[in-house]
Amino acid sequence: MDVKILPALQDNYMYLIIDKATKEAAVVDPVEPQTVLHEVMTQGLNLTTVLTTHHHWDHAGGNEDLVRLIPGLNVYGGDKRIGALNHMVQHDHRFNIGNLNVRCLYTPCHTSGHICYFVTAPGEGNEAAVFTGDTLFLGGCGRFFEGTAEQMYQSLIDVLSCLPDHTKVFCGHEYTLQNLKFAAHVEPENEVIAKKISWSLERRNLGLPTVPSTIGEEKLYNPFMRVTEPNVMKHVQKADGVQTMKAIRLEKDHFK
Ligand code: GBP
Ligand code: ZN
Repeated sequence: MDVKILPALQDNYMYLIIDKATKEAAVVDPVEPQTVLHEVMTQGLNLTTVLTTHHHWDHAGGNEDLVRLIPGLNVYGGDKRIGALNHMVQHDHRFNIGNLNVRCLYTPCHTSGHICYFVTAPGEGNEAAVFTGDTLFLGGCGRFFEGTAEQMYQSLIDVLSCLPDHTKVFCGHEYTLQNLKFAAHVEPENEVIAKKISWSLERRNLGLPTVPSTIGEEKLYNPFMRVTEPNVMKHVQKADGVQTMKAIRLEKDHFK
């Protein structure tokens, strides 16, 4: 599988997921259809599928125009508010892009219909990637617009943390540096955070994205993936994971 990162708007990411064997492709959150179309044409891809993580305009706002440009696209998502939707999915719904396997993961909280897409390649190599929209960011998570701390705990700890550690994480926004600044405030002694900050600064200074990371990495530095770690609990003086999730999200909402 090939993943092409397509920056859009101020700090959004769209992604082309390409099955190399068949040249069939899917696009995640195509808010800028022209950018997607240009890449599809220059690479000679057969774009068949749109994967929508959630209904916010900066993710789903390009669906209708893209379907006008390329009629017949399969548009997946978990929320009726998503434009041009023709495949409403639920947790564990599965389908293919060429030879690639896609599994839908229901991860409500940022919005009530948020879906992450877990994509694996068949055969050797065990290639895996997860497209996390505004649920999991590098070093952070989305705001709780339509859900509770318990739902974000389930989404991050019970669902996403259980994916294989080598799974690459492709998220919806370039928020890594601001997220890691907060992570360092929560865990000042965590050296993995400090290292990821210097690496991310280098990447951004070169004008490059910080995505992807991996699920294994996120568990080492992302405070929202670490709410059951004693150091993170101690920071907010809570004794359980859900309460810690609630407290660190509240603190980050006001963190500068
Ligand atoms: C920043 O740039 O500093 N932290 C951001 C602030 C996702 S976009 C912008 C912000 O709040 N971004 C949202 C978020 O969840 N951030 C995580 C965080 O701050 O830790 N959006 O564009 C946002 O979802 C949107 C669109 C929101 C439509 C509501 C509607 Br309705
Ligand atoms: Zn959003």
